[in-house]
Amino acid sequence: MPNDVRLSKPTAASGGWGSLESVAGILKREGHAAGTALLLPKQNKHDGFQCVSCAWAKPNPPHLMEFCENGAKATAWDLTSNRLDPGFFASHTVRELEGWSDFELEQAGRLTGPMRWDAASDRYVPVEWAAAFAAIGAELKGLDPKEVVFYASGRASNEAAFMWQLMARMYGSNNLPDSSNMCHESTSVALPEAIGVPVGTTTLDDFDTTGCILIFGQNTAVNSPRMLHQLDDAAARGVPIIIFNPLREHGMERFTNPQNPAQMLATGSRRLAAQYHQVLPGGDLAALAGLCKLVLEWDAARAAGDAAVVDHDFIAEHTHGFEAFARSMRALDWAEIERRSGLTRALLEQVARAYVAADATTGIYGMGLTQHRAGVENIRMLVNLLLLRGNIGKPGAGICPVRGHSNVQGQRAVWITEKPELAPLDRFAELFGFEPPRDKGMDVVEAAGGVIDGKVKAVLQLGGNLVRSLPERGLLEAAWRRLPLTVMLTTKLNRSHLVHGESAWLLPCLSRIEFDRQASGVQVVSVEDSTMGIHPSHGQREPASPDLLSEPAIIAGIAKATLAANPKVDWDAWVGDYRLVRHAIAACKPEWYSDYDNRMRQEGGFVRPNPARQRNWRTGTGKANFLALESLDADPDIRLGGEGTFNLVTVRSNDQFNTTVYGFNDRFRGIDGSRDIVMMNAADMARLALPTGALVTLETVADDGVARVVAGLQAVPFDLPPGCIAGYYPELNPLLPLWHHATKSHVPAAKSIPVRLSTAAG
Ligand SMILES: Nc1nc2c(c(=O)[nH]1)N[C@H]1C(S)=C(S)[C@@H](COP(=O)(O)OP(=O)(O)OC[C@H]3O[C@@H](n4cnc5c(=O)[nH]c(N)nc54)[C@H](O)[C@@H]3O)O[C@H]1N2
Ligand SMILES: Nc1nc2c(c(=O)[nH]1)N[C@H]1C(S)=C(S)[C@@H](COP(=O)(O)OP(=O)(O)OC[C@H]3O[C@@H](n4cnc5c(=O)[nH]c(N)nc54)[C@H](O)[C@@H]3O)O[C@H]1N2
Ligand SMILES: [Mo]
Repeated sequence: MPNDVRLSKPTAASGGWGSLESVAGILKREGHAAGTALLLPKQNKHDGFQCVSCAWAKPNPPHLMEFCENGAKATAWDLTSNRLDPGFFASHTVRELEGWSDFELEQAGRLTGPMRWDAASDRYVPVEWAAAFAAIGAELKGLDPKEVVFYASGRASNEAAFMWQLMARMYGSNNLPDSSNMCHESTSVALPEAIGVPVGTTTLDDFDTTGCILIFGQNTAVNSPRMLHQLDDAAARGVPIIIFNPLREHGMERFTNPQNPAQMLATGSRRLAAQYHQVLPGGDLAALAGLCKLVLEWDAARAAGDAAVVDHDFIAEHTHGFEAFARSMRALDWAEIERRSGLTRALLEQVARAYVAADATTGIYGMGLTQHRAGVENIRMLVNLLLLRGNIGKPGAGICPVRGHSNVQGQRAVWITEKPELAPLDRFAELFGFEPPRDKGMDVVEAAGGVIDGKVKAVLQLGGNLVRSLPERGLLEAAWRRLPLTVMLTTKLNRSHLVHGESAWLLPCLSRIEFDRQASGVQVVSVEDSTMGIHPSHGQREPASPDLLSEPAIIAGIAKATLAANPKVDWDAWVGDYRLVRHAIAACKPEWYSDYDNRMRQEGGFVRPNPARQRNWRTGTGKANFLALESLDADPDIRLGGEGTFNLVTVRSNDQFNTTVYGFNDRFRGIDGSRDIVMMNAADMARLALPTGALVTLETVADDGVARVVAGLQAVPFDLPPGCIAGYYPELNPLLPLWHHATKSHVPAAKSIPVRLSTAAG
């Protein structure tokens, strides 16, 4: 039986006192209140630490307080005074801990030293580091490297990530999936084909000069709140901010700038969204196509002498495929665009008018575009729209994928990737004297499939909580328990440690907010933000326990115990002085990282080069490529419409960071007390005679013989389109089939799951 849900008035504006109150609450709960509060001004500062929450850009100079409600929560969560010491594990069996909620597991505190699961007592028992490394190394030596998966969750530093991928490759495996496979992999596939880089092209400066901001499926107020500063400044300049989102996300509508005393004291707020369009889930493809069609139509219909609507010079000089693309747009039928997007032509004309009125437009997006069957096509369509008016590679314009984890972009850049062609393998061979594997490794979906069908024998995780974050929970949990080996580099206890392999290890590490002392002194690490800015991060606090090791030290420990000695890779020297790791990264790709260590120490860090910003297109055609669209059918497998069927969107609340649940108050949506809920359109609730709080069951609509059911959910009314429902990730992940992913990038299609809803009785 879930805790009872309470509905409240959604917080009227993001930022403001509500945010400060929420920060104060969590600081108090996690202990160390005053001390942690004193640290917050150090967050995202050059001489401070880089926040462990989101990856949004760090301005130079920073705001006085360059942190947000969620960054403060993440900091407090890491620096909690709660500890899970060996005494705790002595008094709880793993079976018993399985009865705890995800919230309770992490709330219990920081792990304090290495542990191994003991089958006889079903307990995690303390172990010496050296013994753990030796045992893990011995097991890995006995396995086929192709059957071992090295996952990375996006939070570890560039230094740790580089060592992680090098260890995996020296061992013989390209099985290097990371959280990006569940997140912005659609970006990493779409953008290189379109504009020749796998990352966004905007920097913070572009926000000062942009004339129009389009935001597709990105919940800024919750997931990258520091960006609200840029949005607020733009709104103050009169820049239209136009939002596409099936859910009315109240935090996106108004903002009270906590740095602005006048706004705070007057409890005033500024309207952010000039237009808010409740597109259907997966309907962005049609909406974007409609916008492109309008721009093309208006250009063709302009009177002689009128300025062009399409930037023909840019298209002629810089792009490929325009004619075929334009033809495919002209062929589209307005009735189909309206039906699939859920938006009328008149609404799309409002957007297109703002778009063509601006000299420079920024296209921002998040999981609402990437986590669909047509995730890659969604992004290509957004690029198409931007290219029509030359909105890539000019000031104030560009495409801006908002990354998730604080260093997910950096990790991919230092070659945590299952795609061998993306890593400088020849350089690795030359510099480190080994023959790297050349075959493609497993991405997250393939790794999960491998666990389920027994082909994968070991999963090592540099952070993360795959048992919760992956699709297909039912099959996965059962298979996960049969894994011969699970090794978890982690800060806290989570579900993936309880649903564990036959040989299971918890290797707790320092948080990057803590001092990392090695042979050459206190170390600095580095991370890359969403705009390719690389920044140093300095620990600020004593470690949670003297028996913790840094991530680089743990990786080196496993590597040394597993790999044959190699004179060209001195793991101990790297751990002793992380500058040497940065020198190694720079040697692998000087075009990006030359003089890494010095440059990252300059005020503001350094930015990796981005050729697309200079309109230098590193694509097959040497131009920016338009994508002609064959079909607007974003998901041929979703055929809803039967009685009680809905398209389910899974979302985050502002009281969580991915699988880490900080609390149960989704204050922007006005939903409090429970996460076991389903947000529904009021008319749908009325039609099904469901009162608020009614218990419902969701079952995935699929005919593959797998039962995917979540029961005991409470229905709550919410402003979203009829036929569409929403609920929380990770609670609803049992409903997500593994095969239901973006066809071209394998990102699980978590934003449109076909489900049937029934009441508890029937
Ligand atoms: N506080 C906090 N911050 C975070 C995280 C967190 O969990 N908590 N997670 C981090 C991570 S790893 C990531 S990847 C990012 C995720 O940040 P976001 O990209 O913002 O991800 P979500 O909240 O999953 O979904 C974003 C929005 O997409 C909308 N949406 C759903 N389907 C569609 C659709 O079909 N079309 C459109 N246009 N919109 C749609 C949802 O209603 C939701 O408002 O945030 C990062 N930052
Ligand atoms: N249905 C649905 N599923 C989704 C999504 C969705 O929107 N809907 N979003 C997807 C996305 S975008 C992502 S990124 C994935 C995330 O999936 P994961 O990467 O698997 O999960 P996280 O919750 O980010 O990982 C949290 C754990 O990381 C560990 N950790 C925290 N800090 C550190 C540290 O400093 N070092 C180390 N070594 N470990 C640490 C802690 O043990 C914590 O429990 O989930 C995906 N799954
Ligand atoms: Mo993510």
